[in-house]
This record gives sequence, C-alpha cells and structure tokens, in this order.
Amino acid sequence: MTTPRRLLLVNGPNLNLLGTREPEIYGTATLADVVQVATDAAARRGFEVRAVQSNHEGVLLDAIHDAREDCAGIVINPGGLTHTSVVLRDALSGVALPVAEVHISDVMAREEFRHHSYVADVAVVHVIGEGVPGYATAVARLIDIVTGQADG
Ligand code: CA2
Repeated sequence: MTTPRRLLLVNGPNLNLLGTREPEIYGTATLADVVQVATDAAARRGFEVRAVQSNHEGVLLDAIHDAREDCAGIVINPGGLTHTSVVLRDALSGVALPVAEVHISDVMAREEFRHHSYVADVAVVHVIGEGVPGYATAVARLIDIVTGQADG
C-alpha cells in the first residue's frame, strides 16, 4: 500500500477549553485555531489532517486504532492523559504508526507530576513548550519522517 497523505491529529481531555481559561499558560488560541495551524502545515506538504478531540479516553483509542486504515502518522497532545495513561500509550504503540507528541506549555517547567510522559518513548517527535505554533513544527517533522526526508 502507498503511504496515505493524511495525519491523525489527536487532542485529549480539556483541550476543548483552549482560549477560554488559563491564557497565561496556554495562550488565547482556541482548539479550532490548533486544527487550522496543523491543517495548514500539512497542506503545505500536500497532506491532510483528520482531527479528533475528546474528553473520553475510549473515543481517543478508537480514533487511534482507526488511523491504521488510512493515516501515515499521528500528532497527539494527550492533555493530562500524558501523565497517567498506560492505556493510551499501549494504543499508540499498538498501531505502530509514527507519533509526534506535542505540548503547548513547557511541562518540564511546571509541577513535578507533569515531568513524566507515558507517551514520550513511543513518540519519534517531541515538541514541548512552543505554544500552538508547535503543532505546525510537529506536523512538519512528522511528515519529514513519513516521507523519508528526516535528517540522520
Ligand atoms: O501543555 C500542554 O499542552 C498539556 O498537554 C495540556 C494539558 C496538561 O495536563 C499537560 O500537562 C500539558 C491540559 C490541557 C487542558 O487545557 C486547558 C486549556 C485551557 C483551560 C483549561 C485547560
């Protein structure tokens, strides 16, 4: 099968609240802005994005499983599940697609419990603390990998 020119963009619990609260941490962009940033970055390389956000872990797992059928990779901001979910990590590792992990805030500069990510070692790209533009960076770096244009 040829590599599909599509990425799955996953945003985890509470990221639907972007732009409504805590602007000092997450900025003022909304979830719709995040999807646009990722979609535009993908389009510049001839890729499309299928976006899912949910506050329900099972919905995210189903979307990740479905990505096996028609996506070349997954860009994910798992929200708080980053720090708690073996289940999410198993889903990502189970589908065996390249994964880019994104965090809007600099989790390493925040509370200790945010320093550990269950997703980090199943991801091949990590973009942390670059705000919403970090989604564009993650998309570009993941596309470099899936198209064989990555350094090294
Ligand atoms: O910095 C990130 O992107 C995080 O993944 C965001 C998560 C947090 O649990 C991670 O440690 C870091 C939280 C997402 C909740 O987003 C909100 C946005 C606006 C208002 C309230 C929550």
